[in-house]
Amino acid sequence: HAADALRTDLMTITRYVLNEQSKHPESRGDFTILLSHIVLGCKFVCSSVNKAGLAKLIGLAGETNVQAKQKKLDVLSNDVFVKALVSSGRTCILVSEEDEEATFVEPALRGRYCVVFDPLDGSSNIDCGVSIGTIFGIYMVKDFTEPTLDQALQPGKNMVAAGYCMYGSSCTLVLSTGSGVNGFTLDPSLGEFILTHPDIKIPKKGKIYSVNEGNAKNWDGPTAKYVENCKFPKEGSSPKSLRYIGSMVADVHRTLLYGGIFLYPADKKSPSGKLRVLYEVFPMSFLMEQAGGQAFTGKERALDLVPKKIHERSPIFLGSYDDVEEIKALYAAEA
Ligand code: AHM
Ligand code: MG
Repeated sequence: HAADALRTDLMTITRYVLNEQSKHPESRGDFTILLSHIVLGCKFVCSSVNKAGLAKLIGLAGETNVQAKQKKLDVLSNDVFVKALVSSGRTCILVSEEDEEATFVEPALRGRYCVVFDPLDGSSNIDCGVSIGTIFGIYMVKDFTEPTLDQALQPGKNMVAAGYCMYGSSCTLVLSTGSGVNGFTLDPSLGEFILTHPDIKIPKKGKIYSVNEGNAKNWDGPTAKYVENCKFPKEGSSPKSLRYIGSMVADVHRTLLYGGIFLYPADKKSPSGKLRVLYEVFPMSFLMEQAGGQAFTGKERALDLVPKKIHERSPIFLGSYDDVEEIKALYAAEA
């Protein structure tokens, strides 16, 4: 009757986090409140993304405001997240991919957390209906009455939680608060995220590699060698399959569930790669490590990096433990 219990004893994301918090007697419920505001943002973006394809149709049937300019989905998502986070009363610094400068919350609404996020990542996939997502990471700030920018420039290993929400065939929220990784799926009829993927562990080795191979002519030696090995492995092992969506959340989600490696390496044109340290590289690296995988920059453990600027970029190789071990060996041999 285990299946029946799952269907009737619903573990919502709020219930899960409250359970986790009860293990820490010092906790004051602030994190639960913060997370419920993030969840609200995700639900809002999910519903907007689902309606996006219909915008033209609704516009035609609409009344006077047909000509009124629709806010772009990524700008709208950012507005929703910023407002939800500020109104939670639990944040003091916000760093968003959409905003050039960090936001310092007004004193009356300040709380202990700094949230770094990409409200809607995978912009090139929006207009064709392919999966996109929200990525977030959470730091605790020591003195939140006088927040300073360096509180947002901590290494990824200092994060207290990280996660992403994928707007795909269903809406999936993957979260780690530092003790493993759990996946929750939005039940639209209930409006609740229900635990569907408890204690996610990435396979130790995978059969898939995920990279934009169109950049190959500008790659460095170790990256080129690694991808060559994926396609023409030493005798005894079979080649890996290539899967690349170009939407980090979707590519990382598949890597987490099926195993393998996701890479956005440096190249001659972009020596720091493309992906942003604070709200792309760190949260995904945090989740990978929590699921038993690894994340490497080509030089060091990704979570050890100390960013100097809020929109800094870094090359990233993340995924199954053994697969990342291979690329680490290639960079070590080169050094
Ligand atoms: P964006 O912030 O403009 O959406 O770019 C980030 C996205 C990631 O989701 C994805 O991993 C990467 O860009 C894909 O880049 P490319 O198109 O160069 O392969
Ligand atoms: Mg992005």
